[in-house]
Amino acid sequence: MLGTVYKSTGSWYKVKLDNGKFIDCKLQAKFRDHNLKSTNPICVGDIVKVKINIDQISFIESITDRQNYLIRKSVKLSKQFHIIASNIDICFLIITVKNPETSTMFIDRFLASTFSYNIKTVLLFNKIDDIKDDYINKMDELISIYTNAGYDCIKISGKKSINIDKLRSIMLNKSCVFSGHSGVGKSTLINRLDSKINIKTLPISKSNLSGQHTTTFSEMYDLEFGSRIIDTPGIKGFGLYDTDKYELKDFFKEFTLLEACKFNNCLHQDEPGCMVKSKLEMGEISYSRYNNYIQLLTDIENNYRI
Ligand SMILES: Nc1nc2c(ncn2[C@@H]2O[C@H](COP(=O)(O)OP(=O)(O)OP(=O)(O)O)[C@@H](O)[C@H]2O)c(=O)[nH]1
Ligand SMILES: [Mg+2]
Ligand SMILES: [Zn+2]
Repeated sequence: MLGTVYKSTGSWYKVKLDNGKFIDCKLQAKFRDHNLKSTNPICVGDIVKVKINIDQISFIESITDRQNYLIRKSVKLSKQFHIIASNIDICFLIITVKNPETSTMFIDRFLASTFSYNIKTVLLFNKIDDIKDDYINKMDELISIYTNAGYDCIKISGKKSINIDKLRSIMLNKSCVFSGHSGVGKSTLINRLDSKINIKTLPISKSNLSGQHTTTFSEMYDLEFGSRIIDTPGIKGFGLYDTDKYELKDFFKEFTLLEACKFNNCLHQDEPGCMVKSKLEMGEISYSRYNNYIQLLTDIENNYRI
């Protein structure tokens, strides 16, 4: 019988069968994944074929081709990748400018990855109830950068229920995922979206002003207004999957929307007739995005793992 993976702990998988029932399964010993260098062969969102054994352990036999997936590697760690979620209609990146702070490099790596895998991504600026003055300016600056780059940005507060209805309307009838640093309020937001859900949340650590990695496994929830959301553990860094230096420029959304540069292998560094450089000088492409692109490009050229 077919079903969808709602939770994975690495050894056990919680699957919602097509008849609506939940079942705990293990992975069949001879299971083969898709040859990705990933640490997990099955992730939340996967559609799998299950062999049901009444009164015994049921097994996942095979996986249906993924429509898309969110994959990352921990920036500092080896060559291993982790698939966060699959079969996603919309990915929401939750950003806070303070407690914890989200950097533009983190955002740009994340967006490069989701753009390359063709996953629509919306930026949610959370905890707007908790910021003033300089932090508001900082948030507005980020919103202007990412709106210019072609991304929808919404200011929200999970705690004070600001713009929650707007968020619900975007999520309606879709499979969604929340991602972002630990402590940005992913689980709080899900609790707010559906009052029947009560995911554990914890305050930001006072000593380092970052989250406490409260959510430890990804899990999907059916929301009563008609949407599915995957809550994910907070991530510190976002490493890009096997990226070639000539591919990177195609992962920056606004670069791909311009007229072609003079040279078709233009890396937007100092080549003549470069449209990205000319739009940068005209103020239509932000320095923040461009500088992060150049930084990533340099890292690839120096053979650093990005
Ligand atoms: N002021 C304010 N605090 C919030 C808001 N949303 C969440 N928080 C607080 O931020 C802290 C972390 O929230 P969580 O929902 O646990 O964060 P998370 O992103 O799920 O974190 P991990 O599970 O560790 O990845 C909690 O103390 C929340 O009450 C908000 O909109 N405003
Ligand atoms: Mg959480
Ligand atoms: Zn160029």
